[in-house]
Amino acid sequence: MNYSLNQELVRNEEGFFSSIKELASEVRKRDDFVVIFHHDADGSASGAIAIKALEREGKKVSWLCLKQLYKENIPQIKELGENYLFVDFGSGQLDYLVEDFGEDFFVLDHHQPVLIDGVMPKAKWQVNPLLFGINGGTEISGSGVTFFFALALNENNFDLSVLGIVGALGDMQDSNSECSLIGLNRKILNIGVEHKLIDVKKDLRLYGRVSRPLVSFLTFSTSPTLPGLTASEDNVKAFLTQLGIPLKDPFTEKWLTYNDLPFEKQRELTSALLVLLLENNTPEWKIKELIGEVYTFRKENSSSPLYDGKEFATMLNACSRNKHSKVALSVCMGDRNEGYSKAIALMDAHRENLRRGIEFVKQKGVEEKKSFYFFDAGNAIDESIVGVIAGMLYGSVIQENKPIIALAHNTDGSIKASGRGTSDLVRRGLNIGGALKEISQVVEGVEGGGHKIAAGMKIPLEELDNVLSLLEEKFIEQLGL
Ligand SMILES: [Mn+2]
Repeated sequence: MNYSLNQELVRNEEGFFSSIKELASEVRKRDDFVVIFHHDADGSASGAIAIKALEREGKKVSWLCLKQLYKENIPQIKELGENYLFVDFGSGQLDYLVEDFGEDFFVLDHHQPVLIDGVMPKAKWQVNPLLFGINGGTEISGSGVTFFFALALNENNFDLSVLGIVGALGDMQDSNSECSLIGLNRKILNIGVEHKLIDVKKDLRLYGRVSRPLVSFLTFSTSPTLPGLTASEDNVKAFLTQLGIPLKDPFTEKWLTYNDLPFEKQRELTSALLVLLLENNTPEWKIKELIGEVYTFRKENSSSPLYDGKEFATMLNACSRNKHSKVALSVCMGDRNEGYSKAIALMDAHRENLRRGIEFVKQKGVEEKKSFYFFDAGNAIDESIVGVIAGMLYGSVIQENKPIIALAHNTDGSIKASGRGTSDLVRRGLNIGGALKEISQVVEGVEGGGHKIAAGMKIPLEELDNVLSLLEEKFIEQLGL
């Protein structure tokens, strides 16, 4: 196939599925596989699907999880086995994969393929929805492609649909106006529903419905942020008490979750949240984020985070963020003992770090500059979460009128700056990633970039003041202040 730049492809689902079949029948002929997968939630789920499907065919399988697939990783990959299956990445690295492996490697991916002089390098065994006019950003993830591959290997692999959904949610493929999974993800969902593995319903979509005690459920809510409640535990307690919602079960003393509440109380809480958002003039599209489809897995314990698709994905991300991709994989592979406890512990630690970080910022206070809010956490907050914390301050500690820049000091003396904005600011012209990229091009030693709404950069200490004043200028320009 000749895939080139800006190509408008006619949607061809049939072609997509028949190329998966071809790839599967080639895989069937071989043995001794190395599955190489990306380290995020979608990647881990993809890896687990591939490993399980191959093992079920009686193949010998080893695996390697990577944060990014570089050319330097290839010797290590070659040592592990004879046949190579890349999942949730590979298309973007075709140039050096072809260079090293010739035709002899397999790719199941949904990212943009690399183009050399506008043309994609020829890869014999690559399946990517983008090559068939299917949107790989919104309607199928790496796990989804890998799931259809597993199904092509053996139709009894339908149980892996659960992981296909987890991966899609990990890649936030349900963030459309309906807040639901669409396209080929819907197909996967239907397979899971048919086999009584997955349930779908409309409900409050806030993260932690199933596993978080009510207080932290609301305190840590970020999509959307709840004015006055997010990052403010005392307000949350008062809010719930006012609604007559108990925080604990009176008999067992167990902290209650949203899922534990009787239906009427769930209703009351949902409408109280809607009223809160309306009273605070939250834009309608943002209010819509509050309610949407939720996906639960029947085979999981109903009080486990793995019961809810989004929480499952978040758990995997918490593992990989802490460099425990092995734990993430074992949970995907079905470990509900040691690996699972470790994953729970990582997630609890993450939440505790967020809670402490928020407390720290509240005590220290946030500075207000002309075009952004600012705090320097020193080494009190880890650089991997300082941006998340900055984003959580909207609606309680800071207003939504400016972006926020947060600093954390690395042990090597450099500084990590994380910027966060709101979708509303992006609509008004904010592009944090763009600003950081431009600054990194003019200031020596600065590396940075990212998305419009969230981005990060590394700054040498001696350039800090310079960078901050450049940021001031850029944001004034972008927001027309
Ligand atoms: Mn992915």
